[in-house]
Amino acid sequence: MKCRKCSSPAVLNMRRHKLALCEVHYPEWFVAQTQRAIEKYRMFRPDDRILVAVSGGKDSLALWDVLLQLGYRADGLYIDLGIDQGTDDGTGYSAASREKVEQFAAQRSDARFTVVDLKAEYGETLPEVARRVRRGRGKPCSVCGLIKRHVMNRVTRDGARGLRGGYDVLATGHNLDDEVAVLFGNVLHWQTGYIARQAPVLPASPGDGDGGLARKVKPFCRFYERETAAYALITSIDYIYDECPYAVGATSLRYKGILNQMEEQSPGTKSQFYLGLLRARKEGFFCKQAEEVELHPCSNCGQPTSAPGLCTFCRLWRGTTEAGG
Ligand code: Q46
Ligand code: ZN
Ligand code: ZN
Repeated sequence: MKCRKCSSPAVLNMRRHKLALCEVHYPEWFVAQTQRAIEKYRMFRPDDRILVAVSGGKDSLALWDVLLQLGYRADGLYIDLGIDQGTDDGTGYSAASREKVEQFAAQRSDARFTVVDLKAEYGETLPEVARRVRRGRGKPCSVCGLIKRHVMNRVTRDGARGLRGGYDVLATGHNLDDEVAVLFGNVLHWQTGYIARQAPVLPASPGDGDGGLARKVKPFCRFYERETAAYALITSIDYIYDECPYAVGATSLRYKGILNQMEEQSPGTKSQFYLGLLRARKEGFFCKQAEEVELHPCSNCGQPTSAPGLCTFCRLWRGTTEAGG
């Protein structure tokens, strides 16, 4: 297989685009496609301030790399969950992934980032909170998702140590495989509210600022996982290969396996499934949800919550420590 642009050996063949590219032209294409997605979905403007949620994995580090290359003002946020197992050398998943983020930033003069250390700021690591609360029994992923959403929203709105204040938008490295696995699960269970809200851009709501949810974007939502991995490998981004130890047996991984089998038999399936969702939305298939949940600011942290009084995040820490703002 030869590169369409220069006839050198191709490193990747993207069957759905009928496009094979070499190690020079593939990264160029990848960066240009990201910029196209940013413009197509009006994710942010050139002078917006962007916070990138980085986990130390290939997708989020590749996203940060591409945004910096494109000249965006993109800072990183790493959340240290204190997960102390999950690597062969015994370092622990959190320490190992944090190191990748620190290395990445050290190699680039324009990469500023902050670390929110759960134990230091809230008194417990993720495994500790998960053991203590009913919601975390079995698997800590639901508690983890709740914590990450809260912290990401807080730092996007208010900034954090080492950063310059609030941000216009939060960017995450979700790729097409991630999005399609979520969609598949939501369709299987007909979670219509979730399906209606799954999009490359989630606008800020309500009323931005205090008590609001930050704007969220997914610039990689049209890339297959193998494409983000190829970009990271070709451009020598050093990322953590280990999965979080709690990801083992996750339903989303099972769905990814099933979707990959379908893709194998019929290339383009995953992309069609996701783009079909976006088209359906554009055509007005999802009318506004009849009953919109009313949100109030949490009495402790000010973030939006549907319950009166404390939000679910602040309730997690009740009794252990004063939940930080
Ligand atoms: S980090 Fe957190 Fe994931 Fe680990 S504990 Fe589960 S949700 S698997 S993206
Ligand atoms: Zn080429
Ligand atoms: Zn709260």
